[in-house]
Amino acid sequence: MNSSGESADIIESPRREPRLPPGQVKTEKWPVLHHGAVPGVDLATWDLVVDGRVARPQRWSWEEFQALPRRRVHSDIHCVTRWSRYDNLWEGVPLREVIRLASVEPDARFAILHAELGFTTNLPLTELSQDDVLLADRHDGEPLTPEHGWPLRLVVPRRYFWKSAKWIRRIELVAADQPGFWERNGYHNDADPWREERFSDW
Ligand SMILES: Nc1nc2c(c(=O)[nH]1)N[C@H]1C(S)=C(S)[C@@H](COP(=O)(O)O)O[C@H]1N2
Ligand SMILES: [Mo]
Repeated sequence: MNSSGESADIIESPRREPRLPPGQVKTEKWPVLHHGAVPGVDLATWDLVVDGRVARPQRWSWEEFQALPRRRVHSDIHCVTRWSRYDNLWEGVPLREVIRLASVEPDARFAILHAELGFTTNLPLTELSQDDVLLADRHDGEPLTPEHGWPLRLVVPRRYFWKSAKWIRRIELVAADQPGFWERNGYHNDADPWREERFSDW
């Protein structure tokens, strides 16, 4: 296996009906959206950590991370700002594989995803264990660009795209849920596009 992914299997993210969730508009472009600056990242000092409620905390350098089992995922993007982009081909390491390597403790139910510059988001382990959830370093056959999350981003196809943390560095397993950055700032905790879970009620 190499980073061009020629031999990686393709996982189809399950198609929901209707394909375009309520209130969304299909776009061919790929907008860039985030809070704050695009972080400068040095691959020589970059690492990815899995810790919290795990029996075997993990840490991979960039080189070590590249040696983990790789897959490709074909999925649609649904952004809470109402654009959807179909047919994205992501390549990287399945999130459930890196969690498995850390041996999750029985009381772990959620993960806090930590990115560069303090960004966080939160998801239940049931969602993060789906086989279409990927730690992606390539999109449509090209390395991610810095503004789309290079060197590594999370991709969670069945939730609004703010859950797909760009520039991810740490996966913290926790027993009790904790709202992340956008979740504390008015967005819905669950973010299911087909239920239009855009904003929280409080
Ligand atoms: N680290 C980080 N990741 C982030 C964000 C952010 O502010 N910081 N914004 C989220 C939001 S709100 C969206 S819509 C998507 C946008 O991803 P894109 O710029 O690749 O389209 O990134 C998500 N991931
Ligand atoms: Mo967003």
